[in-house]
Amino acid sequence: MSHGWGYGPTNGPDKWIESYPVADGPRQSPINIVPKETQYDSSLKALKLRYNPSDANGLLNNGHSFQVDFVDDTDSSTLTGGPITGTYRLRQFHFHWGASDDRGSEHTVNGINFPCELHLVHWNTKYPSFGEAVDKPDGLAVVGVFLKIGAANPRLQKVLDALDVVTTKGKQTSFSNFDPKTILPGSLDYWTYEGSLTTPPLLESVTWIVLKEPISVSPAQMALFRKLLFTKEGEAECCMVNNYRPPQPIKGRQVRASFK
Ligand code: SG7
Ligand code: ZN
Repeated sequence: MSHGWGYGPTNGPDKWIESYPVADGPRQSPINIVPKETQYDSSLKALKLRYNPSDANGLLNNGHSFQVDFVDDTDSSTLTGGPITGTYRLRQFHFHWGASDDRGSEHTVNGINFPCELHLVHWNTKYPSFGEAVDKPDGLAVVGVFLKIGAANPRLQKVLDALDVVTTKGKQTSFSNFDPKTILPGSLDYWTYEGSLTTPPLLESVTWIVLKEPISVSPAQMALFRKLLFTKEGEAECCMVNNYRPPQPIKGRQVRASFK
């Protein structure tokens, strides 16, 4: 890869394997979810998401996406239940999106792409830190939420309003008093499978929890995502769009459903 990984023709998902051989591993993400081939599992518990709005701690353009970070030094914002054992702490959330509405999500359902996908990243507190958890098979749990075009979503607006000041790579802004539970759909029905980070280093450490019900976003709101740049201030501008990895081989994995 020429100059660090990205989403372009010379450094995009097809090239990642050159520097990250696990790109071809047994539990890579995302995947195409085929609902008819998933297995209802009555032993799956309800998801419990308890977030403390005062843990939100800044918003950053990391050059691949933008992320809202959370203070994670106590069990104040956690994921329990669902397919996981123990307690996972919220670390950050971020999005992936397309240049147009026909692409942008990482997971797909029956081959259908959504224009955007939200990821809430949590780490297993059986490890001492996010950094220690990130490469363990049970280290992370990411909740994925699809966005579909529809009515404007007022619950997203606070996040979108902050993007203005983080247009370029490396820019950060203060962001606090936000409960990500407010942007989740009404139903917490989910599919779950064992997978990986969807960006380098592609570590096979993620229990994926993909919600069945999408949330809505308006065309004007999607336009705000697409004004961000992959590039640093002063560089030739390159719009932050199509920052998704396409579906990877299922390799015999079973996707379980929490619902019939
Ligand atoms: C985004 O997706 C970033 C990454 C994240 C990556 O590019 O938000 O976060 C940082 C801190 O760079 O990587 C380790 C991690 O959370 C992959 O996350 S994902 O698998 O949920 N898409
Ligand atoms: Zn992600």
